[in-house]
Amino acid sequence: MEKENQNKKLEQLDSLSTSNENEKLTTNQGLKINNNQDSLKAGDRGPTLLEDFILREKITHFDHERIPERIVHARGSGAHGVFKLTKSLEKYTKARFLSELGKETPVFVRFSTVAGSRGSTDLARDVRGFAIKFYTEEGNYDLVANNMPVFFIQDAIKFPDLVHAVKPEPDNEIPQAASAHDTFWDFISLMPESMHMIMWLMSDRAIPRSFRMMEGFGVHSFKFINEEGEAHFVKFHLKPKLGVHSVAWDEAQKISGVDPDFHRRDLWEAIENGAFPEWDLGVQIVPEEDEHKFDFDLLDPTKIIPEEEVPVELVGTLTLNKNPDNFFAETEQIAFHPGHLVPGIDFSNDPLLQGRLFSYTDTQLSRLGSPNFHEIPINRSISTVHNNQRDGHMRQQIVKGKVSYEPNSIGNGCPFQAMMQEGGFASHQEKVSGSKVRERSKSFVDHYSQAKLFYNSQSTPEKMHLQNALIFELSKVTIPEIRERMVGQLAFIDMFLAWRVAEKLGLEVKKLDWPNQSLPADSNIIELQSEEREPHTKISEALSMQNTVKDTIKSRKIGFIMGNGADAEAITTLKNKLEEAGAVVEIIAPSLAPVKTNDGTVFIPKHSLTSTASVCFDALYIASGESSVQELLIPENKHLVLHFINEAYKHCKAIYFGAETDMLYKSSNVSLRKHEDPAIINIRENNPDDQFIDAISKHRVWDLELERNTHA
Ligand code: HDD
Repeated sequence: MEKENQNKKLEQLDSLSTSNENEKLTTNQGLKINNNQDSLKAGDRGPTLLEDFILREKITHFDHERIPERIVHARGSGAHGVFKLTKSLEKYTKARFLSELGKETPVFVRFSTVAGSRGSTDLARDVRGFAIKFYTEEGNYDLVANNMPVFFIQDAIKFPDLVHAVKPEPDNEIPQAASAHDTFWDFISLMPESMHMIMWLMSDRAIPRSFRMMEGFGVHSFKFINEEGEAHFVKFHLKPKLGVHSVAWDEAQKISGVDPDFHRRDLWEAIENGAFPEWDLGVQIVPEEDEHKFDFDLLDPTKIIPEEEVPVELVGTLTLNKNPDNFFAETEQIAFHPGHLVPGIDFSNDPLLQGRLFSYTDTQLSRLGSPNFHEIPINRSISTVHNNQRDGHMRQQIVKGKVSYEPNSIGNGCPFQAMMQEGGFASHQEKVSGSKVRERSKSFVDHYSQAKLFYNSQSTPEKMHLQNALIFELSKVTIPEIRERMVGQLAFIDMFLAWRVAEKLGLEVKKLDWPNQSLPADSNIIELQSEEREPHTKISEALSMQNTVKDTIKSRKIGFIMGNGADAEAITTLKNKLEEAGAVVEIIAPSLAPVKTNDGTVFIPKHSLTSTASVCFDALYIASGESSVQELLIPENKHLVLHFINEAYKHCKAIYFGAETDMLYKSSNVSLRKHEDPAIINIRENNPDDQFIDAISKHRVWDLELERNTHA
């Protein structure tokens, strides 16, 4: 039964797919074409004839093949998969995909950056979208999540302002896919409510190593409704089995040049190689009567519920196991909406969520061009659609009969409304009362305590990265008042943070008595200033990536640098060990010519020293063997190899020096180190292969970054 369900979406897509294999070329009318090389002309040197319907059809289609990109989250990558429930949530929700133990539900997931255009780099400092469409038997359920658990603003009415501020500036369309510019920081410095999110955005969470190594968060409190009609608040979490890992900012900038499709390629290749990315789905559940138990408002999307206060219960596994067949048809045309619900899940009154409920369908109308976007194959529900909606551009479904209204007698009253017991959706009955007001709840007026909680929960290297990110971003701001205002904001979070940023921006720290300095006293921004509150939870381990999973090298990419004459046995032994542990080994050689090793074994390089860079790898192995090293040391190769090593060193990666590689070691910055470094492995050590594997699984030695960078 589950198996059937798991494949239902893919079966549906299969039935709507075609392949051109062994087929003849045709027009869109199915007419076979016998010449696709020349247009129809009056004489072979004469003008093209208007009657050339084959040319006209081809060019017309081409002229119209672009659609508007998404207003935000334009750059995305997607994959199919399955969600399997491992713990029933029946007590809390009647949603069948969350209550029937063992049930498998097909999904499509789209990851994205927010600010950049469709063709922008994957490695922008940005929030990542993590949108999941669950094709359940009760209809599509969309969890339109991000990789950060909070948001910039508390009310949807500010969303267009936020997006206009972060997008390229309107006069010159600069910069692409970057928040490091005047308008973004102008807006942010005037929006104290964004400070918690800014801490996340300036942290390494904004530059993930891989989509497969990111958490996902539903952000808002939603509601679970059970069979008895009881409600619980719920926050959704996705925790990657591979742990949460990031790259260094310097690396991110370089990857943007070497491989701007880095994350898209990584996801694609992992799935093609059978290294299916997996996440645990987790929930934090709060009974309705505990709504006001916290020192923040559950409806405020700038707040998390610390895991120390409400633990995350893991209830199922999300696995991505199939790449799309066609990017445009699937990844581009998929349309998510937080309002795509199933019985058992409902909204809360979070004012950001409430506004989202309008935006998503509305945007599809201009992006996909018709109210029939739900009929595009990737958007179709696996449960058949029956209603009296009709017509519109590009209508696909052919509904038989005379009736498209209700009530009716001609169609025997069909389609009927479903009773709740039959799966009919009924909104949770919640008592609401109040005057019609355009106001922010006073319970939302605490903007810094969770920003502090996040900052204080970071490890020292993470804090440093966050400080440096702010220094980088604010250094790109050209208006001094904005920088000052921002430093003033930071002072409410952490004085040292503010001081360090101010120092690097060349500001005099004592001048920072914001807000009195630059805002008029009657500004409503002042009114919305935060209340000074001490958070109940002061440190949360879950907020630091230092505490993430660090026990696997699965799907990590290891570069083997080698020349002719390299030691085949050492290479093969290490390669096998790494591959057995799930890592991917790629050979880098002076050219793409096959590498002949000392015993005649031949290795085919995937890259040459000039076609890739260390930033594309998680770790490096410099192969053993005197002649190999000699080849790597010739002037043409030496500077490239040293650049590889020095950069990997700077980015705190594991580097393994094989036998006879001393000359390379000595010429590199690695030899300048004065202290033990667990990620620098030498063949002379005990069990160097195992040490290497252990070092890769730790991801990076961020603790030694300062020392490594002093040498680099
Ligand atoms: Fe949004 C897309 C996530 C607030 C309006 N949003 C979009 C996507 C994700 C999110 C992951 C990409 C979906 C895809 O891959 O197609 N958005 C969020 C989260 C938010 C959030 C986690 C806050 C908690 N969004 C938000 C607000 C509004 C929007 C407040 C408007 C009032 N979002 C949109 C949109 C988009 C969108 C304009 C652009 C493309 C689309 O919807 O389909 O409607």
